[in-house]
Amino acid sequence: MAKGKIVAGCLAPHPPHLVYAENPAQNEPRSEGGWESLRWAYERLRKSLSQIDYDVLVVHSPHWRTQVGTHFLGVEKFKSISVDPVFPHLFRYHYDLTVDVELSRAIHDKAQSQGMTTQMMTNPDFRVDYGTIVACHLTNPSWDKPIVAISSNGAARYYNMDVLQAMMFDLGRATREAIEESGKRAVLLSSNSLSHRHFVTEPDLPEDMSHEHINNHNQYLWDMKVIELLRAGKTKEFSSMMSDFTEQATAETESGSLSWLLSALDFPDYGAELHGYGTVIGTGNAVMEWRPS
Ligand code: 2X7
Ligand code: FE2
Repeated sequence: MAKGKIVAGCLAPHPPHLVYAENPAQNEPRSEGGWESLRWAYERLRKSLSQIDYDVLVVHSPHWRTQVGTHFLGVEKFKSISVDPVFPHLFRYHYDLTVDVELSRAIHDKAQSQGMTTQMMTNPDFRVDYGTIVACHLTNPSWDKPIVAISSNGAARYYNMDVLQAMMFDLGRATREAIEESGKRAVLLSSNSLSHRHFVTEPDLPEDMSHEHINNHNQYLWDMKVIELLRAGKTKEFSSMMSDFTEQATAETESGSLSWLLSALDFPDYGAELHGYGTVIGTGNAVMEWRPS
């Protein structure tokens, strides 16, 4: 069997607004558009990924939060409706997805054999979180590939970001090793925003873009700093700043998704492609792609 490979790693943020703005058949609310800079960024990501052959999307999501270890979807089919708890008027999405349980279990087993606390989620009625669904929908709207979905752990709050990041570095390495042993070609998604301080009110028309801008200048400067480091291949340097960035920009990296991705990619020293940057209710979001050679 040929060795498996991570063929791309992506920063794939999940504001449900981006799905709402596209009016796909699966989502009940209708919109007049909006957030085009980010939706065009995802369009560029999809075009780029259409040039490579891959078997599976592996996604790490901030909105499937587990407090004890890391959990993995362990049922082949999930079909239900996902409603965003904060934005039920924007996101009521009917999903029908397939899980690559074999790879999910392989990553789980690899992580467990290396001392990590892990669990397979085998409840067929489990409600898949919107962080997983939005990132997967925007990356592959046809849903013609199976997914592996990985929970995020709450250790950044319970201990601190450095503790969580150390755990995510281990999980990233285990993910890479299991993929290599599987013979599969995987695309990895870190489903998170960068700066994450958001407004607490929205305009009457949510897609009225005359109201959309970054929450504050500090957040913007941090986002630009992070993007600059990632485009320059300085992922180790960025990792050493992760705690400060996460705290000072209230960043969604608090979930560990991006630490997991960078470790799975073995800390790239080549630059990431920036497909685009934009804000959603004041949060900073970048769509980026790494292509291991
Ligand atoms: O979960 C989110 C997010 N991360 C960013 C912006 C808006 C809504 O939901
Ligand atoms: Fe989020």
